[in-house]
Amino acid sequence: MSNYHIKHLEEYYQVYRKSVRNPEVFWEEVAEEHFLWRKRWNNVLQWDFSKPEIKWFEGAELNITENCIDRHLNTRGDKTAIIFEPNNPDEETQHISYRELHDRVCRFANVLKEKGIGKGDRVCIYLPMIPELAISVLACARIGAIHSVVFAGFSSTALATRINDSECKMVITSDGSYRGAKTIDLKSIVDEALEDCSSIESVLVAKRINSDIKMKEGRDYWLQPLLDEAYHDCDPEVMDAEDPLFILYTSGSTGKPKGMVHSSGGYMVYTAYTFKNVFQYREDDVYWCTADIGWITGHSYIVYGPLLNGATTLMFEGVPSYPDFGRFWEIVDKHQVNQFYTAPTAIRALAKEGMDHVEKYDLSSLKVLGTVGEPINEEAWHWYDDNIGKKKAPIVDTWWQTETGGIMISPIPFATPTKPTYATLPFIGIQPALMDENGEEIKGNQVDGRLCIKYPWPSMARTIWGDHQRYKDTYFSAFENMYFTGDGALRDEVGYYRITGRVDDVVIVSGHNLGTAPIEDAINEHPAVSESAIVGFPHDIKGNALYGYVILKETGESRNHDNLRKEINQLITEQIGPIAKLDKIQFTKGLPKTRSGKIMRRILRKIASKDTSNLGDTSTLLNPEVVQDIMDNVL
Ligand code: 6R9
Repeated sequence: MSNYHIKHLEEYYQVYRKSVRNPEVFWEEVAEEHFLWRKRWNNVLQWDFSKPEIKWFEGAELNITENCIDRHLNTRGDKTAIIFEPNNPDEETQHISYRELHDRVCRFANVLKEKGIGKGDRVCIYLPMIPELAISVLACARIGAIHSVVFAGFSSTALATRINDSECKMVITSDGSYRGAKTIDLKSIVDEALEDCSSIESVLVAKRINSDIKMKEGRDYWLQPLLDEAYHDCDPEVMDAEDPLFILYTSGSTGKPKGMVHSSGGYMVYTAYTFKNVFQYREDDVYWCTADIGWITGHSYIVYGPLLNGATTLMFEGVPSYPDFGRFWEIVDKHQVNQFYTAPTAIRALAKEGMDHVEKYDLSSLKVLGTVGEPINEEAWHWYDDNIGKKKAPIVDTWWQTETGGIMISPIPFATPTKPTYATLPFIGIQPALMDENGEEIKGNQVDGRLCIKYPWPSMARTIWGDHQRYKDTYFSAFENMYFTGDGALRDEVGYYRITGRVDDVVIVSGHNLGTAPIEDAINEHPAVSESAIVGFPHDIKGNALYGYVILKETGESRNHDNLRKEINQLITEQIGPIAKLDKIQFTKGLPKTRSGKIMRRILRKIASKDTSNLGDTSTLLNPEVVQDIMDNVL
């Protein structure tokens, strides 16, 4: 189909116009031509943003793994589906062909069934970046179980909260994980979490670090012996297009994480189509996304999008700094990677280490470079363009979210001229709008506002697990008949979008979304703390770092402040994970509040950023005097 692989800007505009003039006809064509459906849909789209209710390909039946694997067996059975590059460069790389992937997914799926997992059951996956992670995701999808992958850097408390929220029946984990020179005892984190999780019936444990771990009789099972015994074929469960495929948690502005629920049919169509166009993948290419499968980027663009296209997708277990800062480039060279997709925070960290690590390697295979997760600053963009892509590989700055399932705003390489720091144009079928504070759409160019989407797209999340009202309140209530993203954006003179950052209480640290509320909840549990407020401030490498303003109780005031800081960060590590630790903690007597008692984070953000020239109107504050005091003591 001609509109499947867009090749120049004119074609983009043509296809884009068609896709928004009649989205249903457009997506129906894409769905018809490129996938295996067990049954055709009755309706392409039914939607009502006021409820909100969104249904794509209603009545259709499919199994996404049949599209990711079985469909390719005849033509690509021996092609490598997954390249696994271990943490330690001395350990052997694994190449898993489509045929082997089929076998391993089927066996795993049969193990799940044998342990009592069936369609609709929730399975929590808490694994490092090893092949079992991708395989267990696909095994769940094979039998219609809903996977809920929890990033293996989260603490036991965070894991327990997520397991309980969706009442998972099983956890899949490993004895431990490697991260650079460190090993992490994942299984003991799971054991701790499970003290508070009554829904879990069994735990499957993959062996990775060969550590001596405790296995609970009747609950915990080593994975390998079960796989060895399992039958190597497993019929895919036939799913309705709207049946949930997975839950993935993201932070919000309250303490409770939001379990975003994604569909089977629409998610498949959109992730496949975006992958093909945004990365311009060709049959023999090797594609590498450095994200962790614990995040949406890994779900859509390590596992599903690439496999739906019969691509070779690389999974890297380690970190960019191990054994040295050349590791990414060593891997690009070793596997002759063609498309490379990473985060601005990684680019900044590597740029800082200088060119020695880059120059050792042959990067000439690279055709397309991608970035995702947070706004990319101009300096990092140019470093990436000059030194990694050598100005020959276009940079796709892809804006999207856990909630959107797939890439929403991005250049199409070789078609859309790029512009540093701009995500550029809406992807095919995406209708963005910028809104002002009064709820009016801001038309025209050279404007900025709150970024909304006016019309459904196939991979949008359908609800928040167990809390549809929250889904409505968070995304569909700020502006009538619009999906509100939580981001601000500007549109330049030619209609290119630049994402300016979050306009809510979420801070993006090293590409990870962190809600400030759960961090504040964790701090407030400290016996010496009475109240706290967290904001982000600019950081050279992480993009943003966290700044905490903490009010101590009387009993805490005499304590050593540095010890208190350590204790607070320890609490955060236990409750959420080390990624949420604060860089700076300022003890203060008060926090600026509105008359209705809301903390004025806008002011705190400016002070933490040392940008106090224009604090805006502070006269509406209940306690304007604290502002000066906080400014005088800023860290
Ligand atoms: C895919 C992913 C979503 C938030 C999003 C925005 C920020 C993502 C971006 C970007 C500027 C980009 N974000 N990509 N900001 N430019 N190219 O990251 O999902 O983890 O849910 O984060 O990340 O603020 O709202 P998720």
